[in-house]
Amino acid sequence: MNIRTNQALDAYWMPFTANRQFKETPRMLVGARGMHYRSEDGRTILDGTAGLWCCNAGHGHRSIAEAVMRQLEEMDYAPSFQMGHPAAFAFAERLKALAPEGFDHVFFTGSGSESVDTALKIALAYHRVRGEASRTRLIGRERGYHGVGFGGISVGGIVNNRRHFGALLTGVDHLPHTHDLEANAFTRGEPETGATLADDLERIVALHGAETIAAVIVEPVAGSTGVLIPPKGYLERLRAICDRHGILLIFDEVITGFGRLGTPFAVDYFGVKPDLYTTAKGITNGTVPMGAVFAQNHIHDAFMTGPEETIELFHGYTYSGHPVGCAAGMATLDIYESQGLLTRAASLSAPFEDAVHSLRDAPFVKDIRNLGLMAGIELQSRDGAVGKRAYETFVKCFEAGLLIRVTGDIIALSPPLIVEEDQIGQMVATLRSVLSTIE
Ligand code: PXG
Repeated sequence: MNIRTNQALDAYWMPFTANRQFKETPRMLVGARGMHYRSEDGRTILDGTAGLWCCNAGHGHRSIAEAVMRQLEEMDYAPSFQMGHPAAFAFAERLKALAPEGFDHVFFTGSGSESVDTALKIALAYHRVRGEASRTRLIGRERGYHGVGFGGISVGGIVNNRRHFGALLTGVDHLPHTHDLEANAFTRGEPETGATLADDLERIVALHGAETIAAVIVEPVAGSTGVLIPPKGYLERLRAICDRHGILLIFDEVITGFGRLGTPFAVDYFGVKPDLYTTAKGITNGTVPMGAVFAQNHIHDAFMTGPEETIELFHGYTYSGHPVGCAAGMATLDIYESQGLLTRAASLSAPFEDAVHSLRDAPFVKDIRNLGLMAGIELQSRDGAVGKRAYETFVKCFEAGLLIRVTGDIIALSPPLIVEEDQIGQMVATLRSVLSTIE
């Protein structure tokens, strides 16, 4: 069936999309296997973005499909409030075994945005159950992306995601972002300078009083805003300041979780432990919407006081611990483990780094940055037309058989963790040739 001629496009109000422009010249994906998508017009498209940073094991795994099918046949849905089903407990145990030491508890959600809201709410409630109810402020960071719920856009720092939506949460402050082109352009891996940007948290503490601040949330590596790598020592410094003032630290690992940096989680990569961290996306290889918040034991245990018949946390979703999500998640972990995918990026990151930095002399490239299997390639913007150049690059790459992601004038690459070196070479070669045709 030819979707363009047989199917109207009008009813579907598309997310984060220029709807009218898209519907004039649609880009349709109709199939996916391994490292590739198939477009509606029958072309093979190399997946440079793991879908939207989520299909870490690549596409089309039969074992996930079968696990989902089995679960749907056995039990399609079960309520999770005051009721349980075995798959949720089994999946939580598997995740706990994968998590860094001390994160023995998992709260299930349906997406990254829900994971963020959940983590923020746990942080607020944690202080309250411990008798510190004055700790209500939340601190995010400029350029942060924490999904699209009101909590997430309030602590997030991307202006277009915030400006249309009113007053947002009150009592939110932001750290400065860590992007310093002048000092750190074309850095491979973690930049040398910038750790002291974390000290801004001391300024915020001095302004509001530590006893009013509940938590700080950051992406260990900022993804959506265009891949910003934390300066060496930055996350350690943030942790130390939080500790000094009794403030909880939350890492948003929706992108970095499940192997993106060559370790299961960024917590492992950086060796800095937050109190809570959020995940989604790769938890089911992108197959079934799901997320999970990992809590350190001291956070979880603080709630397990008072009369046993009390509900400890008045929070949860219809789809928290959905049996089908759990089945997909367990089949996903089997693949990650049997194929060594959660550490595969460690061995690929050096050739990936060399490959992406080879674009340094390509037209308009003003910065390249990378960590694990994520890279950002920043282009000079056209005068008065920020984002146009990267958007055209994106469209031309798609026409040339490569899916990339762009934000503003920054190209992001985050291939599935099964990517082979020759495919990395193909991505870079396609980008180079497309950039040479862009004005
Ligand atoms: N936190 C982070 C760090 C994310 O990257 C979310 C939360 C929200 O997840 P959900 O599942 O609610 O979308 C995200 C999502 C992009 C892009 O192009 C990134 C995301 C989503 C869509 C596009 O960079 N990240």
